[in-house]
Parts: sequence; C-alpha cells; structure tokens
Amino acid sequence: MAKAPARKSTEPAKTNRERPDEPQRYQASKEELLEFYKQMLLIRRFEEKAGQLYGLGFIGGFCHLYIGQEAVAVGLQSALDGDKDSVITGYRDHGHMLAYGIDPKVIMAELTGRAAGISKGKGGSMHMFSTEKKFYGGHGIVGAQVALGTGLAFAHKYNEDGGVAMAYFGDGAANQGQVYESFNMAELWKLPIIYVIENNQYAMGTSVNRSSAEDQLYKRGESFRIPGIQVDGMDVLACRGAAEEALEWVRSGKGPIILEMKTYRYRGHSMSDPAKYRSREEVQSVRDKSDPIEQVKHELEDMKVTEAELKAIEAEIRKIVNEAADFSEQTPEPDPSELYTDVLVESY
Ligand SMILES: Cc1ncc(C[n+]2csc(CCOP(=O)(O)OP(=O)(O)O)c2C)c(N)n1
Ligand SMILES: [Mg+2]
Repeated sequence: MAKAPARKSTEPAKTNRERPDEPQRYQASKEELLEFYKQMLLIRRFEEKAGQLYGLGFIGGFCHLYIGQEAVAVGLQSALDGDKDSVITGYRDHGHMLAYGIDPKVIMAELTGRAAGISKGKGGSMHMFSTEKKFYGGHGIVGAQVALGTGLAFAHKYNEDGGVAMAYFGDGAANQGQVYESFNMAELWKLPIIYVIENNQYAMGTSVNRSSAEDQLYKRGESFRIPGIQVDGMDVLACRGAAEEALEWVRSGKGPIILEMKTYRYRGHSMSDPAKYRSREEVQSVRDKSDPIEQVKHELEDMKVTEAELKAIEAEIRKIVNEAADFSEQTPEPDPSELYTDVLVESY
C-alpha cells in the first residue's frame, strides 16, 4: 500500500515562545506595606474566629480555612483593577473575599447561614459571590472554577471591557481534565486570564509529589504555549511583583499566563481532618521559618514602625472580627420563603 504523503500544514508555525520577564519583588511604601499587613492579619484573625465559631456549632456544613496562604490573595489582588477585573476561586474562599475589601460582617454572616450574609445565607462557606465586586465564587467542584474563569475571560474579551479574569485553583485541582481543556481554549483565543495555582503542597491528604507526575506546576501550560512563573507565595511582595508582571502580559493581549504560588496551609484541609499525612513538626517548621505575616512584621519594624503601632493594628483587627462574629450570631436566618429565590442570576 502506498504510503500517505507527510501532511504539510498550510498554517504558519505558531512561534509564540516569548516569555514574560522575571518578576521583581514589589517595592512597597511604608503605607502600602502597612495595608498589606492589615489585610493579611484580618484574614488570619477572621479565619481563627471562624474556626472557633465552627467548633461552637454556629457554622454548619463545610468550612476550609485559608490560614498560612494570606500573602497570595492579598499580594495578587492588590494589583487588580476592582472596576474591571474579575476573580473566581474554589471553596477556600474567605481570604480572597476579604482581600477584595468585602465587608467581614457579611462574610461571617454567610458562614453562620444568616439572611444578611453575602449569599443571603444560602451559600455558606464554599459558595460566596459578589457580582457587584466581580467576585464570581466560591465553588465546591474541584477545578470547575477554571473553566468558569475561562468563560469570564472570554466575556471580558467579547465585551471589550479591558478586564482580566483571575482564576485560582489548587495543586490537586491542577490534575483535573477540564483545566487543560480550558488552557487550550484560553491560549487559542488569547483570553485575558491569569491562572493562579495555589500550591499549598496538599490536596486534602495527598501531597503534590505523590499525585503529580510533573510537580513543578508552573510548567503545566507548556504544551499549550502558556508561560508559567513560580512564585514565593509566602512573600506578599513577591506575590504583588508577580501579579504586576502577569497583568502586563495579559493586558497587552498576549493571552493567558500561569502563576504557581508556592504556599502552605497550616490548618487541616477542612474542619474534620485526621492530619495523618504530615507531621506537626513539618507544619511548625513552616510557621517558624516563613510565616507571611511575621515576615511583613519584620520588614515594618525595619521601616521603624513601632511595637505600639503594631499592637494598635492588632487591636483594631480584633475589634473588626469580633464585631463580625457578634453580627453573624445575632442577625436572623433567612425566611423559609427564600428557599426558591436566587436560583439563577443573570450576570452578563
Ligand atoms: C470534582 C471533585 N472531586 C473531588 C472533590 C473532593 N475534594 C474536595 S477538596 C479536594 C482536594 C483539592 O485540593 P487542592 O486543589 O490542592 O486545593 P486545596 O484544598 O489545597 O486548597 C478534593 C479531592 C470535589 N470537591 N470535587
Ligand atoms: Mg492544595
């Protein structure tokens, strides 16, 4: 049988092998660094309080805490344009909402299932949304937010609104098939999206090295020609610097980019976690060596911020969190007639 001739492509070779520059650590002013510190501390204290309320039975259902990962949401989202850009994430979402300046009271009230909650008490920990702030959840299906985020990016491009979508997902989610279908379309259509892989080293109870053939997750876009950058996710200024670089790439029409944030979660995967997959020493060692909040505290001290000023910030944050907790306990639950409302919201 005659051999079929080698197929000749009529399309020009895709030569997009340009790479973004190596990101620089962001040079923050004292005021900016203080703001980052406050936001990270707010997330930490808010999450600690949520953990307590869960233990007391005020919060039902699932609850995944963000403690340890604060620098990622704060550093990245500080670079976004709140009027244009959109954010989407998974179920570990309270930190991302707080970093976006959403009122802690309505987040805590959502956790306790109250009508005043941001999803009217009907979403809970994993399903918080604020279309007003272009925050599109809060999703419980691992990896689903990647495809949905790609859709948000498509909408930005289609509507020519100049916005960029930021889609967060975990190291575990990075092994889901729909992530790669999304990567393909995003690069093909040069969609304005930053894929943020929050590599906190574990998916529930499985370490990234045990589950991933390629554990350098920033390389996961290579076969789609999507560049990736690995970032110290425990350093808020490194996170901000990486966001600047990624935004420059995406806003100039070059298509998607991947940021792999090397981070760590201190608490269990969710509120019930036998924690048999890692030692206490491992967790303690990360806390001691690279806690994102302590690092910033030291930098602030170097900038001559006094202990009294730092204590005042701590007191201010504790007050905000206590007020949110009081509100979330006292405000009423939704009326049963709300059961069938808000099932579908048209956002575009
Ligand atoms: C499609 C799907 N499969 C499995 C689960 C159960 N599940 C919930 S969280 C999780 C681990 C995800 O880990 P990772 O993506 O690393 O995120 P992290 O929890 O570390 O933030 C799994 C398997 C799910 N919610 N959805
Ligand atoms: Mg993980």
